[in-house]
Amino acid sequence: MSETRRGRRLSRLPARALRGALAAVAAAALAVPLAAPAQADTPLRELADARDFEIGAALGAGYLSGDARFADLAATQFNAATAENAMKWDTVQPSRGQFNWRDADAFMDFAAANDQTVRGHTLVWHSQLPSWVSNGGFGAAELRGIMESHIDAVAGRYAGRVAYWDVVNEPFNDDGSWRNSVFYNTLGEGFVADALRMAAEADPNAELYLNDYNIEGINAKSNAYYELARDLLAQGVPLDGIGMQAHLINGQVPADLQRNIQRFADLGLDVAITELDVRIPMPADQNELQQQARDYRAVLDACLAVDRCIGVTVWGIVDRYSWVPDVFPGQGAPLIYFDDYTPKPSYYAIQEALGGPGGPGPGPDPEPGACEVDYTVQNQWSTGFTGQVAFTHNGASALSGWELSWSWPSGQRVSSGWSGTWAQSGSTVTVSNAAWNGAVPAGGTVTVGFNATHSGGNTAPTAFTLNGQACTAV
Ligand code: G2I
Repeated sequence: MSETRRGRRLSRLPARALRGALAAVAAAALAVPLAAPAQADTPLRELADARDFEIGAALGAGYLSGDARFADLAATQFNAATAENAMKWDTVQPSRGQFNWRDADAFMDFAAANDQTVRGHTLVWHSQLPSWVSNGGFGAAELRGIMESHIDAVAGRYAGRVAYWDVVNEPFNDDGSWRNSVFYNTLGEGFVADALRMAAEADPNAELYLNDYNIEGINAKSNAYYELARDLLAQGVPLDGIGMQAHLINGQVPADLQRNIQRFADLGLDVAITELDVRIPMPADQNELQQQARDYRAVLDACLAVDRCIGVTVWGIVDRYSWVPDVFPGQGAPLIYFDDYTPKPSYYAIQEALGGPGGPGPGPDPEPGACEVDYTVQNQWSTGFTGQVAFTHNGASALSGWELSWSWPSGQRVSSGWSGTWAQSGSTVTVSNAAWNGAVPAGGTVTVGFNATHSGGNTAPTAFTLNGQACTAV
C-alpha cells in the first residue's frame, strides 16, 4: 500500500525513491575540486533540498499575518510547513456544518507561495474538539457520520495540496492503553481504521499518518503503535507513516530513537519527526543551550540515518511564541531562534546536521569585544516588578556611548527606568546611556534599573545586545 501511495505523492519534492539518484549526483558534486562551500547563512531549506529531506515548522496563523519577521523566517528557512492550529476541528468546524476556512486557507496560500510541502494537522483528535462533538451524546452511526463529513470537508478541500495528513492524533495513553476519547468510547478502536479509510477517500494522494508524543523511544506507548500499525497494514488499511512529535526535555533524547524509527520503517512505513522542541527550565543558561543543540543534532542525525525518515518539523520558530511556557510553567526556550530572532545553537545544530557549516558551533562563543549581562528581578508583585540589569563591556577599547537591548518574552512593559534613557517598542526594550555614564572602560560594568508591568508569566529575556553585539547572559 505504502509503496503505491508514495509513488503518487503530490509533494513538491521528489519521492524518496529518487534519493539514490540524488545521492549519486551529490557524490559527483563532491568530487568536483574547489566546489563552493555552503555559506554560513545558507538557509536550512536549501541544505535540506539538497538531500531530499524536509525541514518544516509549525506556523501559527496570527504570527504569519501579524509578525513580518516570523513570516520571513518561515518562508526562507523551511521547505515544509504545518498549521499550528488552523486546521484543527475547533477552528474549521466550530459548530455542526459551519466551516471557517479563513486561517487554514491563508496557511495553504502561504505554503504554496513559498513552495512548501504541507503536513495537514489534524483530522481526528480528542483535544481542540468542539463540545458539540465531545458532549453531543451521539450514537456510533451518527458519530461515524460526523467524523466522515468532517474528514471529507477538510481533507477534500485541500486534496492534492497536502502531502501528509496527521489523520488521527494522540489516540493512546502513555502506558499504551487506548485514550478515553469520544471517538474511542463510542466507536471502539476501529475508529482509527475508519478515519484512515475516510481520509484516503477524501484525498487519495495524501500520505496518511498517525501522530503522537512520547513515542520517540522504545516504550509501552510506541510498542502499542507498533502493534497497531502492523495490524492495520495486515488488514490493508491505508496507513503510510508514523509521526513522532518529539516534545522533548533537555538532555533526554531517547538513546534508542534511531532504532525505534528503524523498526517502523522496517514495517514498510515512513516516519516523520513532526513537532520537535526541547524545553529547558528558565532562564536557560549557555550550558543548557549547548545541551539543547546536541539534542537537536541527535534527533536530526537519527532521522537522517534512516532512509524512510522523511523529515523533521520544529513546533514553532522563535522561542517567544512557543506553547511550552503556557503548559509547563517555568520551562521554555525550546526552539531554534532567540526572542530577538537571532539563531540559537539549536539552529546551527540543524544546519550542521544537514551538511551546512554549523555557524559558530553548538554553543556560540561570545565574540571578542562582546559583553556579559546580569538581569535580575529584585522584587515582584502580581502586576509588576522591579529589575536591575548590569552589563560588563568585555571589549578591548573603551566605549564612549552605549545602547543595550533585549526583548521581553511575556508582554512585560517598562513603566519607568533609571541610569539610562529607556524606550520600548513592542517587546523590544532599548536603554541608552545617560549623559553621565556613556564612557565605559574596557572591562567596565554599568548598572541600570527599572520598574515594569507584567501580566502573569514574567519570563526573563535570554538574549541581549550591546551596541548591536550579542552578549552572554550570566
Ligand atoms: O500541545 C502541543 C502540541 C501537542 N501535539 C499536538 C499539537 O497540535 C499541539 O499543539 C498545540 C499548539 O501549539 C498550541 O498553540 O496545541 C495547543 C492546544 O492543545 C495549542 O494551544 C492553543 C491554546 O490552548 C488555546 O488557548 C489558544 O487559543 O492555542 C490556541 C490558539 O493560539
